[in-house]
Amino acid sequence: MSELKALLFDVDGTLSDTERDGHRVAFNMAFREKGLAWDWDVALYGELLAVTGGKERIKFFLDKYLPDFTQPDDLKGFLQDLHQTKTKHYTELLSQGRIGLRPGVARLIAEAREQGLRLAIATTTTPENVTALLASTLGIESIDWFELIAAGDIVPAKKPASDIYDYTLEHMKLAPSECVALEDSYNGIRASLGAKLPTVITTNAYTQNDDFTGAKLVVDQLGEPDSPMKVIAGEVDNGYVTVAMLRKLIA
Ligand code: XBP
Ligand code: MG
Repeated sequence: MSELKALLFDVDGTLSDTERDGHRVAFNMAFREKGLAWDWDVALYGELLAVTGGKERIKFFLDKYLPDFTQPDDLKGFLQDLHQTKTKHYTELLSQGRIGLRPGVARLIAEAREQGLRLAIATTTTPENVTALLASTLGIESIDWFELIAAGDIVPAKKPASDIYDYTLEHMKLAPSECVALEDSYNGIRASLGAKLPTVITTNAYTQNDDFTGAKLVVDQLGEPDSPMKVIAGEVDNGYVTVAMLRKLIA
């Protein structure tokens, strides 16, 4: 039997519903700022989410949807510059308090801290996006609650590769069986299961039809005492995810 020691959180879609009204909007603002007549609507963005990482997503968009666009000689530099502009707009949106945490996230993090669990972030997004989200939702001090913020380009391959979780486990000297990963998407669970991590999924509008085979629990949100979650797969005896429930799931 394994003892639960740490919670490893994905960010986009898990801590917060950032994609539709955050990242997507920021990409479009960056396109406008750079004089590019591109606009990613909600449906198209859902298709583009197949590829993780902002720079990688723009490249995928060019290859698949704009085959006639003459790609600049310095494509890497072009993507980097455009993506930096997107990050600037995204962090500005966050600082305006436009994006909150999903139900149950603050409660579960508080409970985990009270019970002495270790916390980490494992995400494909850019590090400054993570700190901006934590600061604008839980307060600047919350950045230090996370022993490790593993994010962005620090590993060779982004999710669905397991690299970011392998990196996190190695850095924290933890066995996968001592952790629970919290994810929201197909690419996310491919990464967490690839690292042999017990995984709990909270679905969202973009991911509700994804295949979550192998998850310990699939719910529509972490839930709160006064607004229970909907259980999609798995067996639990409470209307909201607690540390005790996670301990049981991995036992
Ligand atoms: C989600 C992603 C990210 C963001 C964009 O990451 O796929 O690519 O949409 O972030 P996760 P950047 O669910 O692992 O948090 O533009 O900063 O790359
Ligand atoms: Mg995610």
